[in-house]
Amino acid sequence: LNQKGCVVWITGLSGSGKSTLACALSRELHSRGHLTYVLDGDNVRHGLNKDLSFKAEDRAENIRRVGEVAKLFADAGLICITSLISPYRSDRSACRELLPNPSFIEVFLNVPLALCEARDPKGLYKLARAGKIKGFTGIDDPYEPPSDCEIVIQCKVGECPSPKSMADQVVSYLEANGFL
Ligand code: GGZ
Repeated sequence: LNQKGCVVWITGLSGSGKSTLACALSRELHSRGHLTYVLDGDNVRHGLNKDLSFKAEDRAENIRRVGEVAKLFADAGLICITSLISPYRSDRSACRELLPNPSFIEVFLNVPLALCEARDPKGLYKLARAGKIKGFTGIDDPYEPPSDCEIVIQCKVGECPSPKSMADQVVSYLEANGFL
């Protein structure tokens, strides 16, 4: 293995397509012979982080733990891809601080709330609008968009890049910065 490890940190709303992008990116990197590991918020919350809720301090702890684990994978030479909402800027920047520059690559999957809500793959926005889920990101809990991230992937109603072309955007960045 001759690979420089790094963390690709995908942030965005619920339903923005973070897991889909993480999966497409992982497949693309594998096909090019690179080792990756995906840490997905929804999955990690069933295991390592099953003791955590969605209140602010638990989201912070969720992100802190995933940041530390991602760092371990990067130290081992893997490309670690994380897909968590990670809504608060301070939590994301604390993860960035764990890694040497430029090994923390923040990817903002910028999808309008209205589009995420229209997709509503798990019906969670509907529940949040009905007040049956409290503190849902984008509805009654804040999402703080990155101001200083490495990559922005832009989606609009009617024009969203395919998962493959989103993954290619990240791959190009990794190539240009000597990670591949
Ligand atoms: C946001 C919530 C909430 C609340 C449950 N707010 O789209 P999903 O369903 O499959 O993924 C979301 C997941 C978010 O977990 P993360 O670990 O990524 O969040 S964070 O980074 O903020 O800690 C969503 C579901 O859990 N979910 N309740 N209140 N998303």
